[in-house]
Amino acid sequence: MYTVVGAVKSRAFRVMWMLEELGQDYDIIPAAPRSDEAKKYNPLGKVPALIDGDDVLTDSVAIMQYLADKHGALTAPAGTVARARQDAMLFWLIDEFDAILWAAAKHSFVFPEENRVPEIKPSLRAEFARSAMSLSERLEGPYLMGDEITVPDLLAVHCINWSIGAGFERVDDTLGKWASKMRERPAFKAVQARDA
Ligand SMILES: N[C@@H](CCC(=O)N[C@@H](CS)C(=O)NCC(=O)O)C(=O)O
Repeated sequence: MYTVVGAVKSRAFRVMWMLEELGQDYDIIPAAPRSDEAKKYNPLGKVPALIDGDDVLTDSVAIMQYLADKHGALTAPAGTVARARQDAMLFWLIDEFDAILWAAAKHSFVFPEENRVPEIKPSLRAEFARSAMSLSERLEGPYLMGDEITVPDLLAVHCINWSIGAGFERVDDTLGKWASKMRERPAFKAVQARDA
């Protein structure tokens, strides 16, 4: 049994979605970012963390990949060319999706007010739109890496949802329809139903 530290409405969603896809049970400690509770599991106060037995793991993408590797699903095996390509997609999404959304969040509510530069937000929105178009053009199969769902699919859809919540411009139809279909997955809906 796993325990996810972090609420559904945070990057912890990604970890829960992966656990659902893998058919694994989990508890949730819905610790808020930077709370004393979150700091018990990650001194930086960041969520999510995953408690796996005596171990506490941090960073949503590292955790998703760890779970995929451990349970042998939603990933190409380590040491294969397919895995190198999957990782390249994953790291591209971290750079061009997650980091942009995170920068927008920092300048909206994360940083202390005196450090926020709201003027940067139109530029971040434009950059995200370019990245989303580029992902849309790369989308050839039912999933980002082809016929099989892998870790980058979960990250991409979570970021697209985040972009909607942050009031970013809608992604183009191809990517939008793909993301809607991914949101129909029972594993995705099961996380939404957790309401923690
Ligand atoms: N790269 C990390 C980022 C984690 C992160 O920044 N989480 C946010 C909540 S979604 C947080 O805890 N922010 C508090 C802070 O950065 O101080 C991950 O993917 O887990």
